[in-house]
Amino acid sequence: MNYKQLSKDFWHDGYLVLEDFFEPELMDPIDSNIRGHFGNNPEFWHEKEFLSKSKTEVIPWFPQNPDLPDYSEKMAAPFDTIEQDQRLGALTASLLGGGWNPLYSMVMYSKKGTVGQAWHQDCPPDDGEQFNMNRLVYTREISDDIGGQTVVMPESHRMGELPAGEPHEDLDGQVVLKPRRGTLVLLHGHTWHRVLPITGAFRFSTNYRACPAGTPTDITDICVYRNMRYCFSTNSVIEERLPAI
Ligand SMILES: O=C(O)CCC(=O)C(=O)O
Ligand SMILES: [Fe+2]
Repeated sequence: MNYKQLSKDFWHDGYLVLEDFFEPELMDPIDSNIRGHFGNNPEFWHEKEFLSKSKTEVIPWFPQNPDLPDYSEKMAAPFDTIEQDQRLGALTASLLGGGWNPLYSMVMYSKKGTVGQAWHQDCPPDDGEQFNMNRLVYTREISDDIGGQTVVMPESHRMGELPAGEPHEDLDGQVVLKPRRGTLVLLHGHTWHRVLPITGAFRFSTNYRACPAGTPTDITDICVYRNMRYCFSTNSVIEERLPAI
């Protein structure tokens, strides 16, 4: 892998897509554990206000957090393997520098017929030096007949705050990603991104968030949407955003 070129591309575009990064043997156990955890009709987890106002319908799961009641070593094991993957670690260090820290892994599950995730930035872009990086692992294909494609705005990690406006509209210059099994997507936390509605079946991704050295561990507590800033630890809207007239 040419880390130098990948790092250049990441810092230019605000994201990287690496197909076939992980072998199917690493993906399949994760995929079946996620399916086993969620079953056929999982309940929503976030507050109703968040789900309706954010236009984001996801159900999270933190498979590696031993403090959660549903933790099991057996379920966590294949997630641990990815966390410890040498190639992923080396690539992360080449993008974020030495001393980077992993946050936690989080699975985000969306049911069929749900809206996906509206445009957002994972953390406020107020300080360009303070950000998380998503390391998104896809264990099954996200195809047009399923929906739930990930949409990114190239170079938006350098464009400041996502403009206020419609949560889910097409923006000029957006790029639609269709990850396959084994794809790794690296996404700067200030890059504008969203997930399209899920039309055909459920969809999910597993995110191993990471941060450069010196970043507060609650960096993703506040998420920027086009209609609000939302704080997850207090379950509250901390700023309403209205489009400029
Ligand atoms: O699931 C995806 O493709 C994107 C998820 C996302 O927005 C995130 O993990 O911050
Ligand atoms: Fe996100």
